[in-house]
Amino acid sequence: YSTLHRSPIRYIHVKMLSLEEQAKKNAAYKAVDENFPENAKVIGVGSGSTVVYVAERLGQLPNKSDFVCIPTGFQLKQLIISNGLNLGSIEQFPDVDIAFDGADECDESLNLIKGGGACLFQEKLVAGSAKKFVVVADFRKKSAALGVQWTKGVPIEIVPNSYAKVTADLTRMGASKVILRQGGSAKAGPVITDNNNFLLDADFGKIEDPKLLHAQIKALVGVVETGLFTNMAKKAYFGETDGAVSTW
Ligand code: ABF
Repeated sequence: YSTLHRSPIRYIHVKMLSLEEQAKKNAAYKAVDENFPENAKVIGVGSGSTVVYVAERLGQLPNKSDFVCIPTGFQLKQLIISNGLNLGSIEQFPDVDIAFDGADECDESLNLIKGGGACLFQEKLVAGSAKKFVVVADFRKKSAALGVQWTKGVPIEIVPNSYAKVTADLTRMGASKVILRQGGSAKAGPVITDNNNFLLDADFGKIEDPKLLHAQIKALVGVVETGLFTNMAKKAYFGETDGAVSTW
């Protein structure tokens, strides 16, 4: 029996969330509450800091043992397990009822830039396998046009030994800057994706036609996938600064 237990003072631990974190949580909870299909069996859960709250909300559902969750990377694999959810893979469950994922940028037509977290291929695979794909984000991700808010460039997954060729191709296509994404320290070298590929970030400035740009990049030999998601998302939820959640 410790002195702490005998103490008349009670310490209440309240986890204070920053404005951005609260906005992510509000968007994620509302997106799950409004979209989780009755009798859903397979749920895609993407990557990033917003879908952490999607996994949290799914873990609070009373029927959580009745469905399986498909992650798009190692991060969510762990969160699915820690929230007491069933873990599956896209190979086992290629028919996904609904997928939730974050975005780096979203325009009003629900075109997205994704891939800031290096998981764009798995994210597109899972979102593209889903009957419905719902975006969860905070207020900073809303944009009048792609390439305006997110200025780090379009993430592009490439076969490693094609990086010089694809960089030259992208530059010819009009990219003002193409960067081979590095692993965070001078010694780390290029980021290696879950598919053992490299990533380029290509700055095209404001993107007038995301669908066309995606098609042009995708056609280059060496490109595995682009972080431009067009005609995929059905709805987007944005947590706002005042605690409200807006939708597109
Ligand atoms: C993934 O996570 C990405 O495609 C995007 O890069 C990122 C968004 O992360 P966050 O929710 O942390 O802003 O969905």
